[in-house]
Amino acid sequence: MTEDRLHRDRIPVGIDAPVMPTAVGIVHLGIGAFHRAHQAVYTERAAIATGDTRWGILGVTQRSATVRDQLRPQGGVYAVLTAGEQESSVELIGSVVDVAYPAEETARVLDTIAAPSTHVVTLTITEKGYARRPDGSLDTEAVAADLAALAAVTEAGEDAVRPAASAIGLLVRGLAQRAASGAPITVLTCDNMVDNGRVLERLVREAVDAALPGSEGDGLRAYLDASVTFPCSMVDRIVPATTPEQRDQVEQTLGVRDEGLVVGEPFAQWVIEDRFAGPRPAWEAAGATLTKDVAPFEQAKLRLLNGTHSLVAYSGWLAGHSTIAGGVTDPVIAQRARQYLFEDALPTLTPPDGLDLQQYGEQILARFANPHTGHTTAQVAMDGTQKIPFRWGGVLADSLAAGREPRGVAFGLAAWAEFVRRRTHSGEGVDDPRAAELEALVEAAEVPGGMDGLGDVAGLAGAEEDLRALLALPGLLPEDTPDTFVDAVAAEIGAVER
Ligand code: NAI
Ligand code: CS2
Repeated sequence: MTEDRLHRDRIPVGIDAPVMPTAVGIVHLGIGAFHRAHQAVYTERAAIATGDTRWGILGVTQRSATVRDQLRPQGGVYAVLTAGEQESSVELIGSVVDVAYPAEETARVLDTIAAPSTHVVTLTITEKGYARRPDGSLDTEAVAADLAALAAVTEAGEDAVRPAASAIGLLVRGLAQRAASGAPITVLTCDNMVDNGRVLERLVREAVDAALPGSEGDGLRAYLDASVTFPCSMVDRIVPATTPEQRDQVEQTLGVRDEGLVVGEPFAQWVIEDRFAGPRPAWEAAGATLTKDVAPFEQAKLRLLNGTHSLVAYSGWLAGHSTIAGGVTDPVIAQRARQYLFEDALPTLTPPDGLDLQQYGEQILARFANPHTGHTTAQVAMDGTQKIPFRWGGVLADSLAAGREPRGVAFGLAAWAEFVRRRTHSGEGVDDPRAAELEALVEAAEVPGGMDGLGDVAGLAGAEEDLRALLALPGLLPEDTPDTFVDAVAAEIGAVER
């Protein structure tokens, strides 16, 4: 550790000191950029507002040790750069106590989930982290190692802790360990999925049934029934991946290097279903909304914000825009974004109390146009197969049921298919857990004789073949989507080929 690196014990002069938690009350699975700029900030502000410092966070990073290696030498403390249209600000956050990497520290994570002082497990593991099959059920093969570890502990009282290989597996193993004491706990997912809490609960129960079939699992099932809740939540704040340039910029302000820096827009919102099994931080003191029914907020956010985001990401990338701000201020894309937002998505929604959807939509477009976050089209374009069903699936199904053909959705899907096709042809490939399936579909649809190029008439024919093959990917579109809608998507190819 060098002296010029941010550390909890050496806060730069003139900067407010972050909170110093006195206990770990929360285990967070998937400590990427978003958690640090959202739930950890709400937790910090709640501690400041109430003086209750029991809610330190043990972050868990499963796919790589990078965040642990960034934050541990800093004593967990890091800065958030809020990048507004007009001005920016920097604040230090201390609510993350440490970060664990399960490949090396599974026992510590399980022990912390089971500890009496822990009351909440939160998650931001991305849509793909839930190990769902295309039909939404648990991919038991993907979590097999953890299910085997759970069965081994329960049957034989195995002592050696096997490293966790999946987030769902880690969670279920942690809950199983906690079940021994019967202490209640709340599992709060903060990922962008429709009905996220119910989805997670179902997956956890499927994991228990698969690992401990029949009466073997009765104890754990009874514990889940009696003492564990899985509230839904809607989370919102645009938090792009941090760039080295942003670290340089904040180093100027802090006078020291922050390897754990995260960047977010000024806007933030958190709506949480009020269904906690035990104590929780007073997040409402930091501006969160606790409510009986999250669904109208979640639907509005996923369909209006995320649906438009994906449309701008794919069509913007195709038009040569590297950032969302560049894409959404391109007049052609702006017009299609508005078509999707106001003509397709908005009429499918019931506004949550007090929310003017028209204004909310305009605000979303203005947020996207903020150039200072640096959010890239390539980042939002990632994991399309995981995001599209949650963002466009409901809009599509509800529009068709109401007798409307959603033209914006058709344009968005055409842009996604063209994005996949171009990245496959260029050899770059797509960043998506189902990339191999997508690439195989494009290759299988190839026009014989290598005529599948871009731009000419043969290229358009090739693009249509590819598009039809890609849209047939199981789980992508709602099951009863008619062929006429696929024709409508194909009719948009010319519009996305810019
Ligand atoms: P990130 O890339 O910075 O972090 C992703 C985290 O998820 C990492 O800790 C990674 O280890 C973990 N993860 C990824 N795949 C996994 C897998 N297969 N199994 C276990 N863990 C896995 O991404 P970021 O920005 O933190 O976003 C994460 C999620 O948070 C998003 O996918 C979304 O659901 C939600 N979110 C993000 C927002 C944003 O603007 N960044 C805003 C609203 C929600
Ligand atoms: C984005 C979101 O990466 C994406 O797919 O659409 O993560 C978006 O930034 C957030 O949901 C905003 O709250």
